[in-house]
Amino acid sequence: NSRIAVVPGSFDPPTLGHLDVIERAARLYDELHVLIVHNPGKEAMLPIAQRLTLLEQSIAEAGIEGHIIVGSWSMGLLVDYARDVDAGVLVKGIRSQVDVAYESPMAIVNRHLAGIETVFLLPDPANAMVSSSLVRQVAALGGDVSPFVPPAVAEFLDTGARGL
Ligand code: COD
Repeated sequence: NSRIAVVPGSFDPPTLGHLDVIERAARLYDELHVLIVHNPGKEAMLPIAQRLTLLEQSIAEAGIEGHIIVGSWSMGLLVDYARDVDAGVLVKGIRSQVDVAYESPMAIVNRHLAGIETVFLLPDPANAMVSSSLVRQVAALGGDVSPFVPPAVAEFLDTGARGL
């Protein structure tokens, strides 16, 4: 179903770059599944449940929660989730040529595995430099992350995450 799309990511933590892509995708599709995928290759800063809460809060703050479902997935292939929810499209955000090089083989494999198409969206240039890893570094070193993340995430990293 090409009216249902999945926006997968680590969202560790959610950033303004993620929100940019989610907002654009929400305008293009009738139903959007924002999916936190457990990536065994990456050591996480935040537990999945915390990322889920922050994503939900950020999406609500942006006023776009209407047809967006936030979920998580750690069992098997991303395309299996897509098939379960009848999604025909994966949406990925592209910051630079590096992302294109990284995402293209995955897009081809996912199409091969399940006939699912991947759509690449470009963020506003102001958001294109933001990454979760940069936010994790700034947060770990005690810097101000508020220019890079939604307000709910900034507040959490400022206060709630001190015990992490
Ligand atoms: N501007 C635009 N887009 C951005 C920005 C930004 N500033 N920051 C991030 N994004 C995009 C990323 O390019 C990505 O598309 C998405 O937002 C999520 O980003 P991250 O960093 O949270 O997530 P990643 O890069 O760790 O991606 C994890 C995935 C789970 C999406 C990825 O590993 C994946 O697709 N895995 C599939 C697992 C699978 O089924 N494998 C088998 C077949 S390939």
